[in-house]
Formats: sequence, C-alpha cells, structure tokens
Amino acid sequence: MKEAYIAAKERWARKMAGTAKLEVRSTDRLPPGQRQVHNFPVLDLGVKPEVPTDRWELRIGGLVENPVSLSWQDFLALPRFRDTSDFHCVTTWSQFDMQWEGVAFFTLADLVKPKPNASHVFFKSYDGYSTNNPLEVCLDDDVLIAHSWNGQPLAVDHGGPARVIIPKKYAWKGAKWIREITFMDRDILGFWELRGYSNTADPWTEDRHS
Ligand SMILES: Nc1nc2c(c(=O)[nH]1)N[C@H]1C(S)=C(S)[C@@H](COP(=O)(O)O)O[C@H]1N2
Ligand SMILES: [Mo]
Repeated sequence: MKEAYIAAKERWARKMAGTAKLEVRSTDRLPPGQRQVHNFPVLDLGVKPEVPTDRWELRIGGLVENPVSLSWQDFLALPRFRDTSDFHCVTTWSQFDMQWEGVAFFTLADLVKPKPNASHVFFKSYDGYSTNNPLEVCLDDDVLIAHSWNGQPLAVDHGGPARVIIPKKYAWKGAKWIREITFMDRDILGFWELRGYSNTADPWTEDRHS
C-alpha cells in the first residue's frame, strides 16, 4: 500500500499545483445504458436526516495512526478542494459537469495516516446507510467529501451538510450525510452491496449487479 499511497500523493501534489495533465475525456462521455439528465434526481432510503452543522461531526478512525473527530469548523478549516466531474447513477441517469467543492479524501487520509495494512474504507451515514470501497479507489484524485455543489451549499436532499463523491463509480458508492469513515484491513459490504449491487460498480462496464 505504501507505494500506491506515495503515487497518489504525487498525483495530488501535481493536481493541487495546477500542473496535472488535463484528463482526456472520452468523446462519448455517457457510459453504456445511461441517459443524460439535467435535473439532479434525489435518491435515498426515505429518510433525509437533518443534521445542523453545530451538531455535525465526522469521525475518522479504524486502522490509522491518528483517529479524529471533526467538527464542522474543523472540517471547513482543512485545505479546500474543487473538482468538476460526471455523475452516474445505477438507475440509468447521468449528469455531466457537476461542480463539487469540499475536502479531498486524500487530505483526510493524510490527516489520520492510514496504517500500512489499511486496504479498504467503510463509510457510514446519518441515515443508517453504508457503503465500502478499496482504499486505492478512495485515493483517486477526483474523490472528495463535498459540502457544495455548483457554487451553493449542498442541499439536505443531496446529502448536506457533506457527502462523499467518487466520480468513477456508480453513485451509490458515495455516501450522502457522511458521518463516519473507517479504515480496515478487509472488505465489508455496505447497504446496497449486501442487497445485490456490484461491489466494484464500474459504470463503463455496466457493472451494476453482483
Ligand atoms: N446516506 C445515503 N447515501 C446515499 C444513498 C442513500 O440512500 N443514503 N443513496 C445512494 C444512491 S443509490 C445514489 S444514486 C446517490 C444519489 O445521490 P442524489 O440523491 O444526490 O442524486 O446517493 C447514494 N448515497
Ligand atoms: Mo443509485
């Protein structure tokens, strides 16, 4: 993991310095079986937890050197990261050019310092939702915990105060209303992964169900 971690760190440094090569987008940005929408649909479990920012807390722990519990102020004080990406939901809609702003996952990893045996990350939300990803996926240079979308604070409907965005995966891999991030040495399935959705969730290969 150490080498992958250093490689990710170098990628991040280039991106933050603005010297990263622009990613060549495929001329066909729409993954197979998807249709483009412009209205940002809302999907949840029927619960939209209202978490005022003065009671919001993000716990980050597990196999890390330095577990933390971040208040909203702590979270906002971290280096800010902006990224524009496309969003693909397994229910066949995609929306392009979503402008996200928040804190890069890499910044959080750097803060807590994952132990060498950390290989997976488990995400838990205020609505009881959960999802899981390999650490390497989370360290990609477009992954963030977003508190704003298209220049506005993230609406509660879309996971505000803050949600995880992992653009290269179907959107269920990104937890809305994020509450807890746990580094682990094994993979534990989340809410949809336990209910038949793919554990790898690659939109480009229509990797929808397991
Ligand atoms: N906490 C939480 N996160 C979640 C979900 C959820 O029900 N609860 N649904 C997932 C699914 S299936 C999708 S497609 C996206 C939807 O995000 P949106 O409602 O902002 O479009 O959030 C994902 N993250
Ligand atoms: Mo979804």
